[in-house]
Amino acid sequence: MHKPYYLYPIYRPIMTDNLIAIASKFSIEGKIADIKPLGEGFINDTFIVKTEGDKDPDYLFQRKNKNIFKDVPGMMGNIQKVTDHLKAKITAAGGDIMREALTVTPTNNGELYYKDEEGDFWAMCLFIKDNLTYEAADSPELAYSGGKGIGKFQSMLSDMKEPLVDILPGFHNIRFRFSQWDEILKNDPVGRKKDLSKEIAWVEDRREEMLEFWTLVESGTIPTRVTHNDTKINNILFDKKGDVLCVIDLDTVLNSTVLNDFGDAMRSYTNTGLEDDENLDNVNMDMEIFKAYTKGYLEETISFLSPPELEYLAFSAKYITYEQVLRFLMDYIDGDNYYKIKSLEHNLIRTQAQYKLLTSMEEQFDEMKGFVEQYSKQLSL
Ligand code: GN1
Ligand code: MG
Repeated sequence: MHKPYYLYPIYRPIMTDNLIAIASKFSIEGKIADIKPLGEGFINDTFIVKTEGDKDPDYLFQRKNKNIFKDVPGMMGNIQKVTDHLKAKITAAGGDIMREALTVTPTNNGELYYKDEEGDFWAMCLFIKDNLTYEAADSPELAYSGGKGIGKFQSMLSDMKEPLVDILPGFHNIRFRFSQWDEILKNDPVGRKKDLSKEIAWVEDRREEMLEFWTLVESGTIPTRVTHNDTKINNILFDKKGDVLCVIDLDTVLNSTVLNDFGDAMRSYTNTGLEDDENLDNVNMDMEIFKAYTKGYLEETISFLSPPELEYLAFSAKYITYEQVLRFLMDYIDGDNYYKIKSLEHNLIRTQAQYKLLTSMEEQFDEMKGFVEQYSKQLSL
């Protein structure tokens, strides 16, 4: 019987006593009152640590997935560098550094992570209160704010010179993804390949087009900058006015192309259905949401984006959605070793829903590209 490694929502159970003991290694203000699971991340196990007093902050506490993050010290170092840079910018602009950027909570020994006896890595940051999060962009106004938020995030980091550790080599690099894909298809470890010729062809039919784009990144025609790399809408905190408060989930901050952030946001914001919708009729790309996000994003980034970045902005939505089709399908063929799943078919369902979104983007691509051209011209006048 095929046994998936990850169970939802926690891939290996954790005893509450252990949780408290591990959380106590961190330099928490006040006394721990309670620790509860939080959110539905596919990769890490996330908890909220509530403290007793009203004045003491609560904390976001995570067991990082060691199968995926092989260098948690490197990752936490990156996060610290990026949040330091952001905080300097926020201070200069008169903002609130405790709410507009993440604050890493070190251990009592001053380390940015704690390694437990089983070799698992844990990290903590301040929990930012009074914010709103969304699983879907339910209005163009929200999408516009989201675009501004990621645009500002990239803009604040655009002069960051300190190098980041490449903790996820090849993360949004389709050439690397194809090498994993080819290997997994060759091995077909759980015998699923035989029923998937249609889905495999979805990936293969677009291989050349995607590699052609990535060649521009490899040659430097499309530059590399500090980017987030996981800009789903639920990785953003909004304030009550509907503006972006803080960009969270910084595990994947890396040097990559800004197009990955734009593309991943479009994969998430514009989807009229769920990422794993079983009813494909629900899934389409919403052009109004695309335009609203693009406006907000370009207003913040037009001053530093280069012509090749603008030219491929709309394409990046297809690129990242395609990559996600490949990653979900590859994980399904591999026997579900990467993403947490809710059922044995979950990764296949995700593949089909993301493919439907991709085809909807392909159908509307000329209009997407035309809008980016028109709006960036308008802003440059
Ligand atoms: C993962 O951790 P989470 O749920 O924010 C994944 C992203 C995928 C996303 C799919 C490190 O993000 O790359 O796009 O799931 N993160 C990693 O929803 O692989
Ligand atoms: Mg997340």
